[in-house]
Amino acid sequence: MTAPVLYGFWRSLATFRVRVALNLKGLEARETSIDIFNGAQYDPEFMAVNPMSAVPALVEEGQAALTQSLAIIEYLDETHPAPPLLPPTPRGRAEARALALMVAADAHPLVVPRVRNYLSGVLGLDEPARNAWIAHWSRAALAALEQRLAGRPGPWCMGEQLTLADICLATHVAGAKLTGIDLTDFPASLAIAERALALEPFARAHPLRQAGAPAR
Ligand SMILES: N[C@@H](CCC(=O)N[C@@H](CS)C(=O)NCC(=O)O)C(=O)O
Repeated sequence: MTAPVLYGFWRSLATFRVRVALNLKGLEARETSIDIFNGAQYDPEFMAVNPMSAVPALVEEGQAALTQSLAIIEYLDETHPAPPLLPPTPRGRAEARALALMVAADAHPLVVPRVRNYLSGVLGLDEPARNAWIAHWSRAALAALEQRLAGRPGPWCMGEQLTLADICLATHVAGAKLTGIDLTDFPASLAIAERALALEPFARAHPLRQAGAPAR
C-alpha cells in the first residue's frame, strides 16, 4: 500500500504532533508542505482537503482526509497499536487526553496564524502586543500543566508509559522555545519535555529538522 500523504508545514506544532506519532509507530508518510505563513491553507485545492484551512491532514489512498492532530493520532494508535499511546485503563486514558487537550484544545488554537493575523490585521495589535498574547496563552497552559505534573514520579506525564500527553507537552514546549518564551517557572514540564525531545522519533519530527525550516 502507498504511504499516506501528510499535509503539513515545517513550523506547525499540530503537524509536529502527528509526525512524532508516525515516527514512534515506525510509519511512513509523504509530507506535502502547505505554507501557512503565506496563505497556502486558503488555496481551493487544499480547502477541498481541509475546509478548516489548517494542517495537518492525513490522506490515505482512496480515502477522505483525516484532520485534527489528536483524532489522527488516536486513529494511528487504533490501527497500529504498538507502542500504545494511551494508557490501558479508562481513567488513565481520560487523564492523558485531558493533559493533551490542555495543549491542543485550550492553548494552541489561540496562537495559530489565523488568530495572530486577526490580532494584527483586524484588531491592529502591534508586534510586541501580539507576542505578549502568544506568550500569555502559552505560559497559561504550562502553568496549569506544571500544577498537574509537579511531584509525579515520571519519567513521563503518565508515569512509565509515554503517551499522547507527552507528545502534546513536548511539542508545546518546543514551540515555546522557538518563540523565546521563558520556561524556568515550569521545571517539571520542562524535564519531561526535554526527555521526550531527546528521543529520536521526537528529534526527527522537530520543526527545525523539516524541509523549509530556516538553516540554524
Ligand atoms: N486543532 C487542530 C489545529 C490545526 C491548526 O490550527 N493548525 C495550524 C498549524 S499548527 C494551522 O494550520 N493554522 C493555519 C492558520 O491558522 O491559518 C489540530 O490539532 O490539528
